[in-house]
Amino acid sequence: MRAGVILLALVVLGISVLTISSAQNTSPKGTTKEFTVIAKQWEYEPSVIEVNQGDTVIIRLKSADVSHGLFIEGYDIGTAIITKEGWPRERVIKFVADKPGVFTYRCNVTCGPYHPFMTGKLIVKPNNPERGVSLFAIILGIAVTGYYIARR
Ligand SMILES: [Cu+2]
Repeated sequence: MRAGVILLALVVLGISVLTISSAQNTSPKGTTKEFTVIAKQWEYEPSVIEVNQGDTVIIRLKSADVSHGLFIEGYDIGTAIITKEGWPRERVIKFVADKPGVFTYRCNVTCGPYHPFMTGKLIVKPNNPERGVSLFAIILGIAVTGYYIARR
């Protein structure tokens, strides 16, 4: 009987530990997410970029027509493609998406009448839900174990 209770407690603790470690594996310190963004009058392709908080984001900016830029508000990072002879056809920005939320990226090189409307969205999903799940597993594991030890 007592052996059964201890075994049950160990199983619950084991499940808790597995839940914690698997939650950490899905978002260790973030992975690297790479995107090629094509700028053209007056939009971006893709116009939505989605990453997880902690990811390293690499954006390769190219232009399909005239000079364009890409500036991410909130992260205050950007670059531009200037379509002149001898200038690079591709520019790269790299940063760690450490702030969760929805951030607008916009063109920062005047590129025609609809330039002010040339925007896209960077979505940085928070890691907190996973941490919440593992915390819940720890508390549940301790509570169940404590309950059975107290009843012994
Ligand atoms: Cu523009």
